[in-house]
This record gives sequence, C-alpha cells and structure tokens, in this order.
Amino acid sequence: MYKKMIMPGVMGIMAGLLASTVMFADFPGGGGTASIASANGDAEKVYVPFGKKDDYYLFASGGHSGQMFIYGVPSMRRIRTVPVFSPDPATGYGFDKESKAMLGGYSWGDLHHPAFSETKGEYDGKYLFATDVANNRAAVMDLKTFTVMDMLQTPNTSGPHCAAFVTENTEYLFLPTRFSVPLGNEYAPLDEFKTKYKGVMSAVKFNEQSKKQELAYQVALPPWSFDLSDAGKKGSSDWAVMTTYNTEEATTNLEINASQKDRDYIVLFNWKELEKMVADGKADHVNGVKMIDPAKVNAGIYLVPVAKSPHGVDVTPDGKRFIASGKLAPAMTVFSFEKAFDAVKNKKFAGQEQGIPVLDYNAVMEREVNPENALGPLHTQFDDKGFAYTTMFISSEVVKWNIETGETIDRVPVQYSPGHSVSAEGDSASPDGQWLVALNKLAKDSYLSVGPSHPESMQLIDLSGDKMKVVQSAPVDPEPHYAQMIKADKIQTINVLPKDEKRPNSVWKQEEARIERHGNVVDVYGIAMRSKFTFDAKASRKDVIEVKQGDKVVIHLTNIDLDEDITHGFGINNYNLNMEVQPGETKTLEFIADKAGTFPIYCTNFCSALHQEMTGYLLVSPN
Ligand code: CUK
Ligand code: CUA
Repeated sequence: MYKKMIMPGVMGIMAGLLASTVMFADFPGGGGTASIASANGDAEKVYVPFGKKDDYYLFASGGHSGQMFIYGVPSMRRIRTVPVFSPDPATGYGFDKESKAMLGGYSWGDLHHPAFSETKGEYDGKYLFATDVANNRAAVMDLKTFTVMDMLQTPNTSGPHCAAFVTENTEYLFLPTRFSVPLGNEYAPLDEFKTKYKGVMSAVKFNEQSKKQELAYQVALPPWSFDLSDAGKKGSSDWAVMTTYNTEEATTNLEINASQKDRDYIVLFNWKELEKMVADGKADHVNGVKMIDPAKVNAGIYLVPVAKSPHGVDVTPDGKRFIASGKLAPAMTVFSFEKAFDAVKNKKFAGQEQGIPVLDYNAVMEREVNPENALGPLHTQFDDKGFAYTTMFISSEVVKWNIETGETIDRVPVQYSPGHSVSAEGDSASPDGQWLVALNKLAKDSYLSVGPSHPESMQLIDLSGDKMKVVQSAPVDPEPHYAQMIKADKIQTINVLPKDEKRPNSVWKQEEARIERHGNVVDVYGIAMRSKFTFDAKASRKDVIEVKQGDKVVIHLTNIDLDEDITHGFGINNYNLNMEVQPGETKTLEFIADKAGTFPIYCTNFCSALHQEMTGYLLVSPN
C-alpha cells in the first residue's frame, strides 16, 4: 500500500529529470514488492541492546556538508559526526589555530568518497582518506581519534571527485578530477577548451612518519570529466581504472552535449610505470608539480571504450575484472584485466585519442550484463560468494548478480533512487557479505515530514539469506554519496590523549598557568579542569584574561582532566569563538581583540555538576 502510493511519484520525477537525455520508453513498476522491515525477525536482526556494540562501523560521506557521518551496523544508529572540510562549532574544528589553518579559509567542502587505508588489499583500520570536490582538497582522518590530521590543497586541478581509490598497500591515493580547467586555473576562453583545458589527475602519497600527504605527481589528461575509479588488486595491483564522460568535450549544456557519442572511455593506467617515469625525469613541471603528459610519455595509460556516460567502475575482490556501470546505458559491462593486459602487450589498439592508445573494446570486454528492466546502474559492491550488487538509480533497486555468468540472482526495491551502496568490507580483497547499505537519494515520505527538504535515506539490507531483505531504514543528513563499512574490532581508538609534558604550549600544573605579554601579543597558557579555568595562577582572579583593544590574543588551553569522556569547551560570548579540548589535549585559539568590552567566557561542553560554574571573563579595555 505504502509503496504503491508513492512509487509512481518517484518514477514520474525521475522520468522528468531524465526525459531530455534518456529515451527509455517505459519505466518498470519498481521491480517487486516492498520489503521494509515489518516482521519481528527483522527487528531482532538490527536490535543491538544497550551494553552490546555494533559489529561494524559505517563511515558515510556527508557530501556538501563537508563532514563524515559515523553509524553503527546493524543498529544503524548514528554515533558521531566528524567534521572534515567544513568548520564545526560542536567540536571547535576550524576555530582553533591548527584546524583553522588546515581548512585553508574555506567554510565548506563536498565530500563524496571516503576510503580506508589498506594493507595487502585489506582495510587496516588506521586512516580514512577523503577528497573535496568543492575546493580541491584531500584529507586524512586518524582512526585512533576520529579527527582530521592533515589536509592537502591540490593545484592545477578542479573537483577531485574520487578517493575511494587507495592502492593495495596505500601507496597512493588517486584523485581524478570532475571538471576540466586550464592548468593552474588560469583564465582561458572556452573556445580554447580543446587546447588549453585539462582533466588533471593527482597522485597523492601519505607519509606515515610525518603524518602528511604529499602531491607526488599529476597527469594532464584530455579535457574530459573523470569520474569514479578503483585500484587493482592481487594480479592487477599495479593498475587502476577510472571512468570518463564528456569525451565529446562539450563546454555547455552538458546534459545534451556530453551524451552524443555511444561510447566514452575507461582510463586504464599502470601507476608503477607512471611512478617510474616521474623518477626518470620524464615529467614536466607545472606550478611546482611534476606533470605527466600522456601524449609525450606514450606508455602506461590506455583507454578502454565503454557504454556512454559511465559512472561507477569497480574492481572485483579477486582483482581479475573491472565492472563499469553506465548512467545512460542500462547495462553493466564486465571487463577482464587479463584481456586488457594482453591487448596492451599485443597492441590490440582500435586507434588513439589525443595521443593515448584506445584498446579494442571486444578484446577487453567479457560481457554486458543487462538485468531485465533494470535502469540506471551506478555502483557495484561485492560479497564473499562471488556475487555483485549493483544499485539502479532509476528503477530504485539493488540487483544481485553472478560475476562469472552475469545471471541475475535477486533484486530488492529500495526507497528510493540509490546512488552508491556499500557492503561490509565491500571494496577490500575479502568482502564479508552479510550486510549491504543502500545510500538512497530520495526518502519521499519514509520518515516524519520536516518540510519540503527531505532527509536522505540509508537502508540496511540483509544479504545472508537466499533473498535480499531490507531490514532497517535510517534517515541521514545530506548527503551520503559513498560509504565504507569496516569490522568494528579493526578500529582501536584512544580515549584520553597521553599526558605529553613536552608538548609545546601545554601546561599540566595549576601553578604554571600564566599570561605573558610580548608587545601587543598576549599569550595565555591556561588549564581547563573540572570545574574551572585557570589562566593566571598568580592573579587574584585566576579565571580572567585582561587585554587591550587591538591586542593579538593567543590562548593555549590544556584539558588536564585525564578521565574518559571529560571534554571541556571554551566559548567567548559575543566574540564568535568556540573550541573544544579533549582529555589530555592542548588547543590554541588565536584572535585579535578588536572589540572592546566585557565578554564572559564559558565551558560549552557539559562536563560536571558544576559545569555551569565553569566560566571566566575576557576584559578588553578600550584604546
Ligand atoms: S558519485 Cu554521488 S552517487 Cu560522487 Cu560516487 Cu555516484
Ligand atoms: Cu568544562 Cu563544562
């Protein structure tokens, strides 16, 4: 009933959205009967009683919120929001000196694809990488603390879309770019698109010692849109694949103009070879970055024709195949790495495109998989039994199929229009099976209404039986594109940061809290401890900071409560500043006291029965 009433509406919208480019005569009725959790057995499957913990962590990207959303599976309870590319007053991220510098002045980001660090093709639970489509950044989250430890701004490139793309031993994180721009974002008229614009892919290395990312090199590809990507595994581990669209090189009205040709390409490249070319000095230097020009080096990069406007491309867990899904072609295309290597070796080229050899489609393709009436395949995930799960955006379902034979095994409707899905350890070398979460773009009337803007929806699908079954639906803020699901016991967090007496600017003893003035810079070495602030141990009012208008104020605050879950906040009333200090942490807040007056300081994070008393004053005397 529920389903019947709303399906036509969704279909109508989707048909409308796509009508101008996609000429599908009819849409199917939704692919089956609704299977929202209703039976008691399903409720039991997702119920995690208090005192027990979930089996998996789900890290769902927050899209244009710039954040990561952390959920538990199977309960689908939201545990935490971790800010990555956007400031967050709840944690003070982007307010304290270090994280503010890291954000580089940007107040938003667009996080699509998170990727765990890997060792031998398995998630190792150490780091999570992510890229920012909006402002061209790459970030690394430390999974010991669930905080961002480094951010890298990538020059020469625009809209690094995909980070779900770490090589087998985290040698590289590749950032294909969604938009083409002139190198260095310089001005060039769009009439010069074909000559001046490039789709630049970045290869980023993460240095575990320094905890920093480094831009190793870039590749100046033709001015196409590079989309999704995946790294090889096992026999294909030196290789990686990414999809492209707009090989038409349209500069306007892409909806129509980028869908002219029947085929676009998958870029197949050997990153070991590219690495060697860079080491051998074969790269150019553009704006301080080593840049490979594929037409010049003439090796290591190949194009594989694929059905038009592909979106996802995913490597099977055994590393033998890569599967592309086309937004506009209702089929998944299975390609063989072995065949591709053979085509490269024996130069089975069908031509070349801007100096890059194009492999013969039939020499590389294994089969096209076209489940009946399934429309809009986007992304594929895997289980432990040789099955693939592809999300169908237009027909609103997940289709399970056999990788070896292409046979459709099962289909389950989801509510509605899934982009990605994620299975348990689904893009590692050994997926777990058991769970799949569909990340749905539309929730329609699934939840209580909150007005015209609806939440997105994440639906948990039980893969353990013969039939897939949706067993839970969780609303989520905009907008998960992709997610990663990892066994909970792989992540080892720390609760209290170590008492590091050598840490610069930290103060661990009350009597050492002090305020130092150097010219018009005032350094405060303060302490937060239940339930008071100590800024100046020698003063009669130890919780007061007095400065002059125009002073630069630098507040270093150490939380010396070394107890689990005792976080203090530090907000200054009417100064638009707030930060948070975790147990054992030292943070720095830096600002110009440009406003004279009396400003209460208070702990913003409830920490004790006397939390309300944890206050002080900032007094700024006028000039
Ligand atoms: S993209 Cu959003 S649904 Cu950025 Cu992975 Cu396909
Ligand atoms: Cu410290 Cu509330």
